[in-house]
Amino acid sequence: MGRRILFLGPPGAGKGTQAEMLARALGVPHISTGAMLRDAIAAGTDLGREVEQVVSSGALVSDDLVLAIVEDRLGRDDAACGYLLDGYPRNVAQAVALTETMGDDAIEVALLLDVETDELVARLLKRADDQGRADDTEDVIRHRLNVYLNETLPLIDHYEDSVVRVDGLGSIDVVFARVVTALAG
Ligand code: B4P
Repeated sequence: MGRRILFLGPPGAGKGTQAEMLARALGVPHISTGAMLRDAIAAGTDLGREVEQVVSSGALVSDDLVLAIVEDRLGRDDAACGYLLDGYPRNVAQAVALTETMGDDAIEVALLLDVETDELVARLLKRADDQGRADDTEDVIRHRLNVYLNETLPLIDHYEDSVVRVDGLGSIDVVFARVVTALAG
């Protein structure tokens, strides 16, 4: 079994950005529930139609739906040699479900990207200009930050000894160098 890494952090912390680079470097699949949900919405599948409103509001999609897509993805051959989870688990119930599916050592390291709130909002508003994501308006961003505080932050205690904090402020390459150092330590 290869590396089993989880990226934790608030919206805009750089999880997706760093996870993509790290997955390439390690040769493991980058599994992003946010990206899978956005792909389903763009493709107009039944799942996409079901989750579209929820994702644009900044709330979390139901645990059952997300678990189903993650189980399916983790069951593919390429995930047998490790994986990098980005955006899942998003709450404690999802973490418990992941352990039931993949076992006690489902997560070997939880990398927590630390970035202050003003910088998060600035990054996401910039992405709104660049990419026009439906959930990158200022109100929805604030709501997503609250959802993070209430639902996702408890995962730091849940994963306790596996959590490694990484300073997420700085250029993408500088943060990536910190991620690589943190994993080596
Ligand atoms: P996600 O796709 O996970 O979105 P996110 O939290 O905003 O993080 P993302 O990875 O996109 O942004 P990043 O920090 O890399 O979730 C979206 C929605 O999907 C959720 O609100 C929810 O509705 C649903 N969902 C997803 N997973 C779910 C789950 N498990 N359960 C239930 N619902 C779920 O980057 C942000 C921006 O910052 C980018 O533009 C990037 O270019 C920029 N950036 C990154 N690093 C930077 C740096 N160092 N300096 C400057 N800018 C940087």
